Amino acid sequence: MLSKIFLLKRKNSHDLNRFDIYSYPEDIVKKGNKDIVSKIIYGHDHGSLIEPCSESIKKLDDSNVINNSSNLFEIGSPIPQIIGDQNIYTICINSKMLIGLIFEKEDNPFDYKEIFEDLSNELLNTEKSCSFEDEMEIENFLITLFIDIKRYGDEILEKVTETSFRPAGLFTKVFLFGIDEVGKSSLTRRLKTGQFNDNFFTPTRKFNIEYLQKKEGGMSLWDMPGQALFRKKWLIGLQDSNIIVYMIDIANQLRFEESKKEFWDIITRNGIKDIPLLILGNKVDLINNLNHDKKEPLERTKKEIIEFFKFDKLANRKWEFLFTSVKTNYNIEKLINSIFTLISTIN
Ligand SMILES: Nc1nc2c(ncn2[C@@H]2O[C@H](COP(=O)(O)OP(=O)(O)OP(=O)(O)O)[C@@H](O)[C@H]2O)c(=O)[nH]1
Ligand SMILES: [Mg+2]
Repeated sequence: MLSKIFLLKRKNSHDLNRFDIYSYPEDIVKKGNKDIVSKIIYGHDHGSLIEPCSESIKKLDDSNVINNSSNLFEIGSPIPQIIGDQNIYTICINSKMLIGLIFEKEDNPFDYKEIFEDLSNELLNTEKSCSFEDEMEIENFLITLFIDIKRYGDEILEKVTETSFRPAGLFTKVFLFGIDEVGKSSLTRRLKTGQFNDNFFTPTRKFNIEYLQKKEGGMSLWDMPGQALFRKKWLIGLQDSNIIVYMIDIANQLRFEESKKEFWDIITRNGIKDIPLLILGNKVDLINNLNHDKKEPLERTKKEIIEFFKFDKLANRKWEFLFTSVKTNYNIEKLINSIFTLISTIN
């Protein structure tokens, strides 16, 4: 099973030894293995008799045929290498960068040869290309590649046996959006660590992406930045999502109108009409702090929210509304359940 992906990008073309390192979902450089990067590059170049990644750059700079005649990326063949107990598969891009996959020890990297080459090519040369200049763009590229390769491994290679209602290990992309301060990152943190902290308030600026393993399967949770300035990034994060989670701060009615506008702007986009939707009315502790479970007033509030936001106009889309409190943990388990149940209805 694929466990990590990384990208090594040379800081500049004159210095062959200094690299920017990006990795997902965890760092590849840990204390005690600082020289892993040079080992990976050395391993790649020695495994590859045809195209040493760190040396051919000089040649390419002289005869820059491919780069000049078209903007296509040149993608090498993947090279398997074992470093320590790490099972690594690296591919060279434009003789300037290495993309690497790290598998579990028992995996055979050659099973992933075609998918690694094809997807790299597809993402870089046929879809909207990555310039590798912007950190967020690089992260987005790496995560997309990771998710697709992992999905291939889980679904095609492992041929997982059926459990309850979903195949175990299936990778689900959850797109979590909503205006600022509704509690998206608090939820992400609650799901990742089980913790909530009133003083933890850092407006999200980039995508905050967490990989969570739940009993129903693996999930990458894309927590979007909610401030107006960053909302244009939502469309990038939305790509290939399996479920959309939309969060409202129900205690802040002054911002309902703004929230509603942003919601309909995203939800009416082309190509996502079949993606199921989970709507979270968060901070229920603030409107109903004496007793969440008093069903009647909550039912009335729910009806009012549905009317105000016009959720009843969602037509045939599968959707569900849940009150939550990230603070008191109210309905947090249930929302995970709802995510997997909603997805299972469209498979
Ligand atoms: N009372 C209460 N406060 C909450 C709850 N969830 C989050 N908060 C608080 O709401 C504030 C904003 O939370 P964040 O999780 O940072 O909000 P966000 O939606 O990620 O904001 P952006 O990153 O700017 O989009 C923080 O002070 C949280 O402690 C909740 O369920 N109840
Ligand atoms: Mg946030």
